[in-house]
Amino acid sequence: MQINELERLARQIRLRDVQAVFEAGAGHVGGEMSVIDILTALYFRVLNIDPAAPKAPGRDRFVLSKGHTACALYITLAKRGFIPEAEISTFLQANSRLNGHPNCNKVPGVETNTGPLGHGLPVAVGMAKAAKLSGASYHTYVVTGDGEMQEGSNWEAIMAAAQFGLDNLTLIIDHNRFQQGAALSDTNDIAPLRPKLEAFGWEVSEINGNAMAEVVPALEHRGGRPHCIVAHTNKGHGISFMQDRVDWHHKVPSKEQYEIAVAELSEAL
Ligand SMILES: Cc1ncc(C[n+]2csc(CCOP(=O)(O)OP(=O)(O)O)c2C)c(N)n1
Ligand SMILES: [Mg+2]
Repeated sequence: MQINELERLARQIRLRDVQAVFEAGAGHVGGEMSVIDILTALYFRVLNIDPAAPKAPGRDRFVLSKGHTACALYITLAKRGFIPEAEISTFLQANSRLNGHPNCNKVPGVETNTGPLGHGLPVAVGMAKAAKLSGASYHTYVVTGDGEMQEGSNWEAIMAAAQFGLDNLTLIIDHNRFQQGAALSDTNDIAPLRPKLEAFGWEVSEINGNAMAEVVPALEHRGGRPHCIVAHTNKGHGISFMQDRVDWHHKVPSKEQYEIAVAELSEAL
């Protein structure tokens, strides 16, 4: 897909996401809006995957470590053909496969269970190391939240990836400057991220993670070391009253707010 088609699709995914959160009465809409451009670029341009063969051994691996934004992943998987689009309306309902955090035993296309922050990157390092050991050519991508990068397990994984020479691993940090209930800068301020990753032996790119023309080339980049993309994003991106407002981590829009959000997102379609 071309950049303008990806941009349009990302807006459609945002719209479906805010609808799903409104209908379910729960979700993590702020962190979903920030990560949707990255998910769209991965699934519709970058990842070597086949919805008809979700377990094909040679497929690229993608881990959504910030598993609380599962709804955005489900919608992306549905648009890509891994699950029926109609199933999105079951999000968070009793007996639905679409739980609040992604489950790889239920949902085709989900590589590993996530939700407890700080685990996706260590698992992704294992996937990339496994490719090296077996001679497989797949690439592994993992998205973490910026608040999530406060978890010490991530930094162990970052050291291991450099030691193993995992040039087949890309970490994207969704740097939306907010975590749950507070700004990163008011809690454990781990910014700036670039010098830390570089000191740990990684190659680092810094981009606007809500600008498709910057997201795609960064994801397609290949170098000789593990690659980290520090993706500067906006929590609540695309919806004026949500953007950069800490309470929209997991607040649910009222009917009036929902209508404003739908109008704003539809305008750009
Ligand atoms: C180990 C762990 N501790 C706490 C939580 C609860 N929790 C869910 S989301 C979140 C904030 C995450 O912030 P960030 O990583 O910046 O994600 P984003 O801003 O992209 O939503 C927290 C603390 C969790 N899921 N796992
Ligand atoms: Mg964050």
